[in-house]
Amino acid sequence: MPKTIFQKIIDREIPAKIVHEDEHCIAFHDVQPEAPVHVLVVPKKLIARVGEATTQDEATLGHLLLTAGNIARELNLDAGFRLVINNGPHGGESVPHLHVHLLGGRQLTWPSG
Ligand code: DGP
Repeated sequence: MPKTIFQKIIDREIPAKIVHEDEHCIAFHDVQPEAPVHVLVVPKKLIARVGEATTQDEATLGHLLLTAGNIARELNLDAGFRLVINNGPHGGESVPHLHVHLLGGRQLTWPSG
């Protein structure tokens, strides 16, 4: 199976503005930001989408959320932020490598489109 674009970022084959990396995940600025802060938090383990995660991924999924919260604090998103996971065609997923969008820095509206 060909590498996903996010795997290429993890492997340093293509550049990204990385804001965090640890044993289990990497986080970098989205190339098409939808808000002043738009960071993607990506597990190093290839899980295609949350709908295909298993109980074996429980710790990884929790780690992604805790990391996103830590990054939000580091980026001073004190007024609030939003975490989004798109899943499958109707969810708007375009990269088949699980990622949490961290959006902030402006008033976000709800419901999303
Ligand atoms: P989604 O639609 O939920 O699968 O989100 C994929 C996001 O990935 C989208 O907001 C744009 C971003 N993206 C796609 N290719 C690249 C890339 O090469 N670098 C970076 N930093 N972000 C990318």
